[in-house]
Amino acid sequence: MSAPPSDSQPASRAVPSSVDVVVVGAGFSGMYLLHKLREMNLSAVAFEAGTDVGGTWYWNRYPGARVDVESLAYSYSFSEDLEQEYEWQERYPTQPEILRYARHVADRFDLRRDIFFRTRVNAAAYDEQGRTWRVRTEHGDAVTARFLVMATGCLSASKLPEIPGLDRFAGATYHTAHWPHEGVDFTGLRVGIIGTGSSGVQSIPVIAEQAAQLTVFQRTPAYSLPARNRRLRPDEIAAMKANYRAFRQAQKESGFGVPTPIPTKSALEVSDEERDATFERAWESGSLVNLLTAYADLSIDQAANDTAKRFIHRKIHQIVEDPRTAADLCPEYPVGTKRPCLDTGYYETYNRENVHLVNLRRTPIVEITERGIRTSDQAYEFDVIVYATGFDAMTGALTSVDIRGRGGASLDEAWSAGPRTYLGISSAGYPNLFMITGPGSPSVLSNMVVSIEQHVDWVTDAIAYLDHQGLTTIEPTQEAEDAWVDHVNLIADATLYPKANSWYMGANVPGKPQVFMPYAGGVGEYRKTCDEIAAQGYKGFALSV
Ligand code: NA7
Repeated sequence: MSAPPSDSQPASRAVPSSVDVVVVGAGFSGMYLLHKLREMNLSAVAFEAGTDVGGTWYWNRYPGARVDVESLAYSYSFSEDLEQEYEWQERYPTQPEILRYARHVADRFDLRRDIFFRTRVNAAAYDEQGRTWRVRTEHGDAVTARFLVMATGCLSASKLPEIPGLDRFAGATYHTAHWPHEGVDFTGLRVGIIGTGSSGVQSIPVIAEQAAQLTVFQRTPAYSLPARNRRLRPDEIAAMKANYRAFRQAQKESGFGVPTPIPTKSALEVSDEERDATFERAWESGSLVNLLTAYADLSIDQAANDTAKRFIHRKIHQIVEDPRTAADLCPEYPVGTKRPCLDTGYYETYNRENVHLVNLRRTPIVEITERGIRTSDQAYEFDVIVYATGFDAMTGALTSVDIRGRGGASLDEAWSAGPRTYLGISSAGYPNLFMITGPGSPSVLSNMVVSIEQHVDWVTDAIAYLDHQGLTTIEPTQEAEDAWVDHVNLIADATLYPKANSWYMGANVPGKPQVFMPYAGGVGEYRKTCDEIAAQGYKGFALSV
C-alpha cells in the first residue's frame, strides 16, 4: 500500500508534560476545539497522525472526492468574519478545496502551534488518584491532562477487505482513504476497484476516463443521485452571506443539519403522477436531503420507501444501456438506510466500453492473486487494484487507542457488544473523557460540521461549568447511559435503518457487533436534549469535587 508522503509541518518541539486538555485529532473537530479552549485560557495540545490539519479531508484524496453537503452549509459558523470573508468556489467542493479551507482556518486562528503532527496517540489511562488522564504517543511521549477529548472522526480507521491473498498482488495497490499526495496516473492501465460506497461511486467515473480498462467489483450497489455540481454564482454567495445567521439557526433546528421543509404527506397518499414529479424534482435538485425528506414516511414505512426505490431503479435502467448491468446496479435495501451517494456521471460510466461491472453476489471474490483478482467464475488481471472498501466506522478510531478508565477497564472491551455512551459524548467509567460526534449522537446522519460545532460547544461549556463550580470530574451514571442506549435503539427500531447491512450497523466489519450506532432522532431534537441536560446541572452525570 503506498504511503502518503509528508508535506509540511513544524520542526520538533517538546510535548508539554501537563495540560488542561489533550485533543486527539486535528480535523474539523480538533481544530475548533483548540480554538475554543484557547479562548477559555485553557492549555491544550492536539495530536494528529497526518502531516497537516483536515482529518477526513486530509486523508481521502482519491480522484473525484467531494463532500455531499453544499459548501456554504458545510462550513464553520463560529466566526462571522471567517464566514463572510471565505470564498467557496463550488457547490460541492472537491477534497482539495475543503482541505484548503481547513488550512486557511488553521492559519487564520494560528492553530498549528498547539498541534503535534505525525503523532498517533497509542494509549490513554485514567489515574483515579490524580483525577487526570495520562496520554501516550507513538513516539514515547507522555502528557497528563485533566480532560481528554477524542476528536478522531467517524470515518478514520480505514478498512481493507478480508480476502485471501491480499499481499500477493504484484502490481500497485491503493486504498481510497490513503491516497498518495502526488496522485496516481492510471493512463493505459488495467485497473480493478473493489467497493461501491461513496468513495467508489465518486472515483469510478474519474478513473474510467484515464484507465485502459476498469473492472468494478460490487458487493452491494449504492443508491446514487447526480450531484449537479457547478461553480457558485456571486449572487447566491451574497444572498447566503446576507442571511447567514438565520440559515445557521435553521441548520441547528433541522433534522440533518441542512434546512429543508418538514414533510407532512405520506408517499402513499398521493397519486403516482404527483409522487413521480416530487421525486423528479429531488433527482434534478442534486440534493440527497431533498430526496430523503420528500415524504414524511420514507424512513419509517417500507411501502412508502419502495416508491422511492422504484423511482431510482427506473432512473438506473434509463441511464445504463446494458439491462443486466443496470439490474445489477439496482439496490434492494430501503433507500437511505445505507449512506446514499452523490455522483458525477456514475451510472453513465457503465456505458463506456472500457468499464465492466462484476456482481459479487453472483460471483464472489475467491482470492487476490499475483496478477489480479479471482472470482468464483473468472480470473481478472490488473496493473492496479484500488480498495474503496471504507472504514471501521464510528468506533474504529476510538477503540484503536488503548483507552483505560476506572479500574483499568478497557473501552474496547467495554464496547465488545457494541458502543455504549451517554449522548454519544461520554461513557460511564471514563471520567472527563469526551468524544466528538461519538456513537449515540446524530454524527454521520447529519451535516458533520453542524454536529461537530454543537459537540465542541457542549463539551467546552461543560468544562467551563466544572471549573466555575470548583468541580473536577464529570462522568455519566450507568443508569443514564443505559437509558440513552435504550432510547437510541428505540428510535432506530422505529425506522427502516436496521434493514440494511450498513456501516451504520457495523455490518461491514466481520465480527463487529451489529447495533445501529448513530442517533436517528434528528439534529434539532438531539440538541434540545443536550441543552436541557446541561441546563439541569448536567442531569445524568455524576460531578465531583
Ligand atoms: P463505504 O461506504 O463503507 O463503502 C465500502 C464499499 O466497499 C462497499 O461497497 C462495501 O460493500 C465494499 N466492500 C467492503 N469490504 C468488501 C469485501 N470484502 N468485498 C467486496 N466489497 C467490499 O466506504 P466509502 O469510503 O465508500 O464511504 C464512506 C463514507 O464516506 C460514505 O458513506 C460517506 O459518508 C462518506 P458492502 O456495502 O459492505 O457490501
